[in-house]
Amino acid sequence: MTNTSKTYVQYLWDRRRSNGIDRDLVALLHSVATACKAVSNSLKSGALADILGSLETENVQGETQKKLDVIANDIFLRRCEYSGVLAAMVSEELEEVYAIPDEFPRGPYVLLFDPLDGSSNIDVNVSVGSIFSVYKLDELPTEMTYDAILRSGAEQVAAGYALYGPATMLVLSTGKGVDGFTLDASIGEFRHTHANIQVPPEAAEFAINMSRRRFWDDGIATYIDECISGETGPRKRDYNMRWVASMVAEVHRIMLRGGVFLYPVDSRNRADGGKLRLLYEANPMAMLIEQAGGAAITETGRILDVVPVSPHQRVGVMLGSKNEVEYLAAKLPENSA
Ligand code: P6P
Repeated sequence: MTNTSKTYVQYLWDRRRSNGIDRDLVALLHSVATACKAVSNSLKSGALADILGSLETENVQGETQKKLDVIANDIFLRRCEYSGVLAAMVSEELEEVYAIPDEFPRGPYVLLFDPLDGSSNIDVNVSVGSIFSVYKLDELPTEMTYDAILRSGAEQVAAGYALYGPATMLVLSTGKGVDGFTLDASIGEFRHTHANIQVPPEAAEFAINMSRRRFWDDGIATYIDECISGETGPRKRDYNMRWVASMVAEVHRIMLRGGVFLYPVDSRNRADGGKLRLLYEANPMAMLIEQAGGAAITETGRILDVVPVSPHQRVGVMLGSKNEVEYLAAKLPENSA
């Protein structure tokens, strides 16, 4: 049966007409979706093309770059600079702010992205994703420095992710809830398949890298031990555990069936500020989760309230079903509820 649901572009036009996202943001979000389709297409080749494996290079995070990390980054840069509405871009794969080449018009938007999150999963064919965040500058700074463009997550005007799984999906918020789109290969367009996504307030699953248990702070360890105790412990109900090592896959599962995802600051990553990056992982995911009725915190408060001081800074991340995150927050020393 032919699917007749709206395309992503039709959805964006509706959003422009109803809640005032402007034409420039429509153009940018269309370019981002095109980049995600191109990344999805690159991933499908897998071992059939010479694109698996790692390069000799490291990214700004000190992580060995996968060939597809660089390919995905280039796709995002080329597709989005062409939109003519950007002041700058920030990528997990680039140390410096990406200034828009003079050949392209510029605009007030800043796009921040992790072009291929969870890329360590690529060579073993496990789902990966792209994460993006959008700000709108009040005025174009004379010099595109990080200080000129860094904003707290609460100021994002849009956020989203693409999940390259059994189906390629795109999930987006422009500040009025969260909607999901599934790539229809027959027409090469995303179709609106998930309207007004709401995170269930209760969780039956927790997601954390259990191998780091000996590094956790007491509050995290107590919370997880209670989940593991299940119906025999204080929670009086059993929990299931998941860990995909791909944040986009974890967050998408939570968006659709609830749960909680934790990557806390611990004794081993404390010097780095945690594992996950604030600007293009934690902030966009926190906007999406909150827009869908969930909660997203660091050890000391709401992720979206963190004022960034550097482009690639890391934070602790605890997000998901609202009631579960509030229960967890009460166990943290600063009582982050
Ligand atoms: P670990 C992927 O590298 C990532 O940034 C997230 O997508 C994922 O949730 C996490 O790191 C996995 O970390 O320590 O389990 O490899």
